[in-house]
Amino acid sequence: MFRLFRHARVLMAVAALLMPVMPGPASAAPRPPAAGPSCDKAHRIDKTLKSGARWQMCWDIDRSTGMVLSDVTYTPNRGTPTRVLKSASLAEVHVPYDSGQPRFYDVSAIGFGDLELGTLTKLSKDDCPTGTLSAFRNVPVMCSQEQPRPFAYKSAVEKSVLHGSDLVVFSVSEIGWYDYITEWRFSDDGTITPRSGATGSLSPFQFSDASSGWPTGVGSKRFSENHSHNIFWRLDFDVEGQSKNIVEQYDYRGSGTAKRTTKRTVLTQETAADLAPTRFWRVVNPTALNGDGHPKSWEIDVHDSDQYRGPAETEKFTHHDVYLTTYRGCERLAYGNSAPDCAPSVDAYTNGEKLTDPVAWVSVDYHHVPRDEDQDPMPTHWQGFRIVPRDVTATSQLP
Ligand SMILES: [Cu+2]
Repeated sequence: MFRLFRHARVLMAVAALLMPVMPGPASAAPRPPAAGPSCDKAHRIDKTLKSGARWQMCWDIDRSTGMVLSDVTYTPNRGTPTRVLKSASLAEVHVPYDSGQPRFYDVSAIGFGDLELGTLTKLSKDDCPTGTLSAFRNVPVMCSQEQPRPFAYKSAVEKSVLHGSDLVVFSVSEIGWYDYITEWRFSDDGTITPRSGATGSLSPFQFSDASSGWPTGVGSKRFSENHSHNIFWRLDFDVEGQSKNIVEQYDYRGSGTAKRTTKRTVLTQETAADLAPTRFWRVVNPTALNGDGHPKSWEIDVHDSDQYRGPAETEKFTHHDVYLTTYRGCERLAYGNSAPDCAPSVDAYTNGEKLTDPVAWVSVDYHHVPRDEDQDPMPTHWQGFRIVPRDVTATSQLP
């Protein structure tokens, strides 16, 4: 019965594929200047963590991308409020199977935030035992709760230790046999950790063999097919306001040598970039200085991706890991973007324009080789990255 229900879900999802995709909250209107969160109380998250750091933001649900966070503002302990992100959400969840088919585009073709289709999951106190549930159209779909983070620091010299905490905000979307937990962790030290947890059940596709699957059935007669979860996030940065934000890429060169050297590259044009072991990017506002006179910035750290690359003819959007583009209201999804007069995917957004008001598109890919332990229920596997303050405050703000 449960399986039949899930099959019905997928049929509905396929039907939805054939229907016109409703545009997200795209707007060509001029953007208001940065300020505190501009939403009503029902859509506001405002949490002062145990250590004194405060996170404020707005939340909403988009039919395609699910939970959307906006006006994300961090106030360090003893510090002043500083804007990080204008808007942040998923931008695609691409799930291609190793035999070549099927290939799912869960955000653009199905939608993570559809209450009618049943993809956006109703949450209960069991999902959110110590937090607050918030409702979208009277259905509780979003949990925000404070969770401990051991060893915010320990200092033998000062004979002290501090256990920190995170504000954890999440929603859950049921897509086919999978349940995806879309989670954002906002730490008291300013770090933001977007991540996606996939759980639920393995897909029952049983068409594969040892060349593209793993024997999960009794006696190695039945194989579960290997597949990738390629997750794209869209981050519209506004470091202390939208103007004057620039993007730098840092590399620390040297291999087999005693010395390493710093290479700083200012990305003046839209860029499709790839991961490298010591590489990071940062969005800097050169006009916003911390107490040391250093420009405030937020760093994008991605180090844990299987770097999926699909066929060039149909999946060029998978050919790079991080895209940096200039804000355009209609560019919402990494793939299958159906807004009128807009390019269809992130590779096409990246077309050499001057890079101002930067939007970062981050892809973290996980190649899932099923195990016996994945059936059933499947233990959650997580994938994500980090956004870390760099010189937002002049010194550590941990008490
Ligand atoms: Cu999987």
